[in-house]
Amino acid sequence: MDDMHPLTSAVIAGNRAQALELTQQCLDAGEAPGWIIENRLVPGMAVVGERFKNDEIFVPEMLIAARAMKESLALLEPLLAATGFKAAYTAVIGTVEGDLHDIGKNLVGMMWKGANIEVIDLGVNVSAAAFAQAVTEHNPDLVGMSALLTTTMPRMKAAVEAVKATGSSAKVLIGGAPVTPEFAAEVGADGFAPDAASAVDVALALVQ
Ligand code: B1M
Repeated sequence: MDDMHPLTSAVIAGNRAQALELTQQCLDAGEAPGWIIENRLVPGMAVVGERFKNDEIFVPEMLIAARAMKESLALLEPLLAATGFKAAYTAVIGTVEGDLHDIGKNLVGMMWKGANIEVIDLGVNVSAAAFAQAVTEHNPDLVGMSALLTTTMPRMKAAVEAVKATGSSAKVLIGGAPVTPEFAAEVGADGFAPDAASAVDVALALVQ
């Protein structure tokens, strides 16, 4: 911990102002935007994910850390195109049709960004056809689906089937409070994660 870069520590602490200032300092020192993401920000979110899984921190702290990272990313992202930096993987994510809950889905998206996965967020109330269309359009490595209502869980089956019917090799990962590993297997998803931190581990295990 002692040799951790101050920007990594600022992300873990969720200090947005400091994260922004230190990101600028890294840029001023000549560090490339992609390098900063991989070596300063991603390690910070990895620590946050571990602490969350170990019940050392909870959703609010994880959200605060993710927002600090987001602040830093907002500064870096416009510069990335110029350097030719490409995220390691691409993901499409959305909350399934009929469901308007997006806090958990957003958290998963933020954690994925923190793991150097480009995230295309389709929002909420996403139909099976819209998932399939996004997969055809973006050719992602991963598709994430979230459901918070027992009444919208069945929509996941149609959405998984629609994605698979495109012929895409994208791995489908599902989650949300009422979703279980058994349900994920039943609807043909490739993976299930109980929380946003595990969603990073499961996603990387599926695509690597
Ligand atoms: Co609603 N709601 N809600 N709600 N809501 C619940 C889910 C409910 C459990 C409350 C209750 O009755 N105790 C209940 C569902 C019951 C059920 O189906 N069994 C419920 C209901 C009934 C409803 C309405 C039907 C209420 C009504 O209008 N009568 C309505 C439905 C609207 C709709 O969607 N069509 C409704 C509306 C709303 C609000 C709009 C008011 C609001 C949502 C705001 C928003 O999301 N922007 C809301 C909220 C806030 C909740 C509760 C209180 C909190 C949900 C939340 O954000 N949790 C919720 C009760 C509760 O959970 N205590 C409730 C925090 C979030 C970080 O956790 O989303 O579980 P969660 O995400 C976790 C994991 O599940 C996982 O990782 C996340 C982080 O660790 N995860 C994934 C989530 N997605 C994942 C995807 C992955 C992997 C992991 O891979 C892709």
